[in-house]
Amino acid sequence: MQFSEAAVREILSRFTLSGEFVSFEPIGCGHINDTLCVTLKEQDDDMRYILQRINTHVFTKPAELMENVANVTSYLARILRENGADPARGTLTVFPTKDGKLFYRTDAGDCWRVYNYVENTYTLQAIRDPQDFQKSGEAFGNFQKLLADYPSDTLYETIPHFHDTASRFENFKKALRADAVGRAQTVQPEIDFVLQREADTHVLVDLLQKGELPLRVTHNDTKLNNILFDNDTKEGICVVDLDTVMPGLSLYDFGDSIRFGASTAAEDEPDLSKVHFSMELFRAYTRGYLGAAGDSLTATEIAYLPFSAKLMTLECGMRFLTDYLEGDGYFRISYPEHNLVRCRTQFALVAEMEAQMPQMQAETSAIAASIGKDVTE
Ligand code: GN1
Ligand code: MG
Repeated sequence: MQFSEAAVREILSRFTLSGEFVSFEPIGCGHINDTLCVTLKEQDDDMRYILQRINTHVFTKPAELMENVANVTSYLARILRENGADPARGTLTVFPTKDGKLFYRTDAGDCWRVYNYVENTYTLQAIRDPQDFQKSGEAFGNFQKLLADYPSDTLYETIPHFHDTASRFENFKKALRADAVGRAQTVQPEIDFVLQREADTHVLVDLLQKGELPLRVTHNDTKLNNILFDNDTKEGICVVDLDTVMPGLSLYDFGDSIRFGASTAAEDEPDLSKVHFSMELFRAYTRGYLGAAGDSLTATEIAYLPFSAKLMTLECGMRFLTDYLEGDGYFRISYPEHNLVRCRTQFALVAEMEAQMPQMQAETSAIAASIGKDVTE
């Protein structure tokens, strides 16, 4: 999406920002929102901000969403301050509009928000070495821990049933029956792959319903590129993309991180011979995550970590396939087969995880035991 300088200036003028406009550029690789980095001159300093257009087809209640984000970020800032950390680097800060709103709605109905830009940080689109992934596990583990006492019933459910894999499966079947753009016949192997795994889609939601897994405040979109790493310390210091922070299972967060980060290739790598699940990366993340959040997790949560990695990967692949069957209205695509290519990488990873599940379980138990957690208790 292209935005003109005049449009960007007009939107910025609605926010409580001082300083002269210098420039803007698109940043980020999200599939949903549009993200710009803007530079303003304040006295003699160039200050950068994030200006983001919320996708209101996906997030249909932007006011509720922004209330969640503002509440969670101010809560995080308070806890970080209490822990002696710097909230300006440890969490995003929402900059309100001049009339005190958390976002600005244009006459055309577009919704824009402003965050601080956390300087001296970098993001990773792929894991270069396991150490980075361990740090990413620590960052999401810490995030989980920081929000452990946040009252989850005060959060809106920004997208209901977001990681309810059973309901995602129903959506998939609906898309398949409708076959709106006539693609079903071209993707029979992928369709069969999903249909054969229906039972898996119920496992976590059933455990939640039976009260065997606790509902927590979770991030729900724990991709590697949603962590800002400090240029100097190389630590994961700030978790971003808080649109889907809502009540959920810790397993959704763990599983989604493995889905994206423990792959040897990009989510949309067309050459499947390059796409593999890396046990080494799985181990590194599990170490980092359990090291940071392990204390607060139950034995059942830990026992299902390996399964959750497979399930979140299956769910995401199924969502890409559903979007492909529906004509690509949800995820941003760069070419017609993009969602299908994404779906195939996910299913390749699922197949490898299934083959290596016993080892994933053994690795997880060993790491849990090393921090004094027994998953068989
Ligand atoms: C979307 O836009 P982005 O990349 O942060 C999606 C996630 C998917 C992800 C797949 C709100 O996240 O659920 O896992 O793409 N976000 C939403 O890459 O649907
Ligand atoms: Mg996201």
